[in-house]
Amino acid sequence: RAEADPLRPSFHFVSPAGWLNDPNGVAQWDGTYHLFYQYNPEGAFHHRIQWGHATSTDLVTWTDQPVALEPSTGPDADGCWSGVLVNDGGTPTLVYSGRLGERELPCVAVGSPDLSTWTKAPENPVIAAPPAGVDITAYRDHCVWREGNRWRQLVGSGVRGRGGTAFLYESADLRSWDYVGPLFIGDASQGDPAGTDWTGTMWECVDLFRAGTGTLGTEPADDSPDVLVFSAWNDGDTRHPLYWTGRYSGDSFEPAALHRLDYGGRYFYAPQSFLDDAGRRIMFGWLQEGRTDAAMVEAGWSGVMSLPRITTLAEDGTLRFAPVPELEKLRGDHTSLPARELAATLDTGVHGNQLDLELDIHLAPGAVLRLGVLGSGDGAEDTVIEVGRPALDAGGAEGILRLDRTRSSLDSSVDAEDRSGPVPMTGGHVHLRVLVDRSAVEVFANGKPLTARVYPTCGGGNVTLSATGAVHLDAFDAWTMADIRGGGRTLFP
Ligand code: DQQ
Repeated sequence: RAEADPLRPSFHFVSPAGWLNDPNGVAQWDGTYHLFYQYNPEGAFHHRIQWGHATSTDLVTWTDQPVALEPSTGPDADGCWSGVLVNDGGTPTLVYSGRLGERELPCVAVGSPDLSTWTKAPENPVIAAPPAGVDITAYRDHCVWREGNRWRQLVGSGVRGRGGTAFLYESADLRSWDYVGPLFIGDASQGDPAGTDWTGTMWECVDLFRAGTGTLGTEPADDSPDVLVFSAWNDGDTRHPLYWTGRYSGDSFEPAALHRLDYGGRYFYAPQSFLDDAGRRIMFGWLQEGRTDAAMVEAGWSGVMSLPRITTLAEDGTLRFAPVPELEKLRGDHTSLPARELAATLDTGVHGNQLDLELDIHLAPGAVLRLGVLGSGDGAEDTVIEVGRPALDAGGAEGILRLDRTRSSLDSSVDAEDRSGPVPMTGGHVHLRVLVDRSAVEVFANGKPLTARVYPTCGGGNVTLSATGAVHLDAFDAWTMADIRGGGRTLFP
């Protein structure tokens, strides 16, 4: 049933059936890329979560592997929630949240050399309880790294009435942990435009790393900051991925600046990253659905894994993202347009619902470019990506990237709210990369990402361009993108 759904992405990773959420244990091990993920094969709803597993040699095509972790009698009887993979002196080891009743506690499992079968540690749970004497909102998800001759671990949490936090622990053997203290405690209302706990009452899926290839906890060779990525959880509708740049040193993190990680908000959630053998920091995130719970169950599947994105630090101290270049091997038919000044709506002649689009444009002050994708051609449906430059910009100010989903679907039950965020631009230049995969759209404007889901009903694939003000199209290239899913979901070479 899931395979018959025209909205099921074709070149993004999706689970074989049922429900998918967070990426877990992302790594390159003995040359092979491993993607584990939160998985419920029984149906498209979040329940009794297991760890799905897929492998890849190129980050593009994926081979499904047997389920890695399943709930069993014990501390993970009600779910194997999010966690990470570490290399314990050559032994692959998972650290994850075991759920029992309403409670999550850290657990460990040891893998076979090919990472396909896993044995849970008899010591589970390896931390018996959250820190005493703190009124916490939650306690789960893990970031684990080697520092000198010990392991360090962060467990995501929140202090009631204050904000999100991550508790720091250390261990010699990954089995016995000493509590160090909170890495730092956020102020949930900081930067909050609407009083909705912007930085979260709890931090989910914390991911701490040194920008560049440097090692956490060492003296930085340059002024590369440390980056603390987290998914700000709250009771409202503004759950989203954020990051602090700052310095992790000793037992704490000194925050310098807070940033949004992806302007899609909850559509790029619970990201996790790793350094691959080429020294690239690669990040995956969960593209959750914007349709109703009933519609997901009906569709038989839910959740899309993002394309792997390379994460770098720009001179302005913020992160930039780009899909891994390996994805270019999926490119098929190519169309380009000559450089020109844009005016009235231009039908690019490109058509399709699996596309890779690359544009270079120059915007005059006050100008806006609109790129329509998944259009029905008659105006009924259109998903519109806008990039604008402020009118009073003398050359170096920030522009705006916006995804207008108002007309993205005739189905009024799906989420169609705007998404937007700032884009650095010099002299009005924008490099725009847009990957369209049926119901998944990933946009990168000068490296700032906006990821979201759309649910067109007309089956349209028109690509149009239009402009307000003076917009010069320097380059436009479009490719159709091949499927990575075979008939009936088989394996790829
Ligand atoms: N999803 C997991 C949790 C995590 C949340 C459960 C984030 O471990 O906090 O499936 O999406």
